[in-house]
Amino acid sequence: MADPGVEQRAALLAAASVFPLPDGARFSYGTAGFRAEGSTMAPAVCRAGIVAALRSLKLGGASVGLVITASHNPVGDNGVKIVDADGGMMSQAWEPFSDALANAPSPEALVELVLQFAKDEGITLGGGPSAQVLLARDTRPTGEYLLDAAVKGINAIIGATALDMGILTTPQLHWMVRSKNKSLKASEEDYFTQVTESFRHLLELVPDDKYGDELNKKLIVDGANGIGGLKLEEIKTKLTGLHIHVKNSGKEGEGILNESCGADFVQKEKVLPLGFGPEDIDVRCASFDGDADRLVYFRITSPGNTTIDLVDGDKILSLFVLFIREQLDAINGKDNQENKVLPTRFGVVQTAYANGASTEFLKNLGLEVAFTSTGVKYLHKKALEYDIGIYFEANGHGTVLFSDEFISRLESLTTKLSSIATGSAQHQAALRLLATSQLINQAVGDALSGMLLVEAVLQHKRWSFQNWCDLYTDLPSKQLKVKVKDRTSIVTTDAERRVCQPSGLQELIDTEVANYCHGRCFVRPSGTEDVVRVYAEASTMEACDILAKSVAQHVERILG
Ligand code: 16G
Ligand code: MG
Repeated sequence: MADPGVEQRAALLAAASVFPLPDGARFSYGTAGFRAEGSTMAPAVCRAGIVAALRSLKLGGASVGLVITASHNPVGDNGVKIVDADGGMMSQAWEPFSDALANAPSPEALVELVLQFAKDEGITLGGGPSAQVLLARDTRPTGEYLLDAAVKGINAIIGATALDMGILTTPQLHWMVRSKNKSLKASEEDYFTQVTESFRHLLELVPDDKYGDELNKKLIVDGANGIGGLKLEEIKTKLTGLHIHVKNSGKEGEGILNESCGADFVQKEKVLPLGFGPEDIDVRCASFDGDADRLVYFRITSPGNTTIDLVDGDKILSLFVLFIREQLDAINGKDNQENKVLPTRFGVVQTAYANGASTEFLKNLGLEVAFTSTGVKYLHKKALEYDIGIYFEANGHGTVLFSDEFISRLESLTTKLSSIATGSAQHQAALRLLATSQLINQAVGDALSGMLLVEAVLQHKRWSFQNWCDLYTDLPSKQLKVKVKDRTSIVTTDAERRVCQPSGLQELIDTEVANYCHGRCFVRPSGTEDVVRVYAEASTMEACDILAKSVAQHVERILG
């Protein structure tokens, strides 16, 4: 029999030789995977396939995921990220190796890196447990070609299997990986069933004893001409209690992926997306990004005006917080601080980009608000520390996490209440929390299931879009980007809210901020682009503009 070491070397050499790294190419795993112009991505994707297979081996053969998408970025871009066995982002401890592998200058160097890493990590190559990688891609034209590169990378690890799950939203793949490793139903059909059934269940639990107007059931969704729109078209007829019209649905000929549409465009530009117009005035609208892991809402107010009323991730989070708090209060009794039936550590996680008005709103509710650096991997990790942890970025990426231990306590309580107090307010509230944990994606932020939770909560509260907007008024904000020689020379602390290097810059920012009422400003190196970002907030738009501009000038002058 051939020496497994020799066979393994040969397989790696062969795969790496198919997709050599072009001279001068440099990849960085960044905040959420490798990303570049789609046609240049094959070497990085193939190598990510190798990393994913190794990761599965490391985890004793548990399934891991690999998703090919460049999210909200232009259609010509593409990207790849690895989903860990728990359905979350790949462990950060593996990022340096992923970077090194993606940039290995030759097939031989790549083989040496893999062998050394396997040795360091105690991974048995060439005959240990079998590895499994679930693959998905979005609708980008380079997706199929890159899928092939990923499969070749996965197959270069002997004993690894690549399972193509098809064209999916990013959160669907995260969900599948998590479900599979928990031995739960994990097909796309199962995802749709879980989402539609738990949504139906939440609507059945809407109290009928409240006065107020019936909520408008009409919802228009901007699908960013991506995969989220297509999936929503597939399931919308199964969503009773809601009339969904999908625009920019991703169907042939409707428009270009993410071009002047989608959650990123709507949130950043604060204007209506392509395909929307006067006919949509005053209707509740939602917007997904290109791989459907971001969600924002908006409303068009007047025909001649392209600006919109925006409901961003912070306000979605606030709505969820109110709903969950209401259920917890119903279960525990509002005033009974001791001997709670269901003691719950309930926490909220935001980033520096969260609008100051939202943070104040949450703190005024008496909630614990934690801050992390930008990027889902940081927020998600923090939210896992709570029984119920909610995180959202202002850009619309977020979810509500329920700990396993909390869910089992909630299940026992529900069983108990169903025999002694069936139909009571307490029982209904417990059932609502359980249905919420089923509906909202436990692996990652998910525009589709997040949107259904928003809809269920609005119906529950009998709230109009205006009621939701009125929760608090966003402080005007402004974002700028500055091109500098080396963005990594900016080092931040305090969840990116303060700069510690270069010295003196934070003092300059503080001096500028002190000139404005409700002024707040921070700078941070982007994790996805070669720029430094500047964010400013103040009580007027004019003040924001000036504050952002003057801080950007300091950055330019110091880092040039
Ligand atoms: C990525 C992150 C997003 C973050 C953004 C920041 C994930 C899945 N996505 O898109 O959460 O807000 O990067 O980009 O983590 P920046 O570092 O370029 O500002
Ligand atoms: Mg996305």
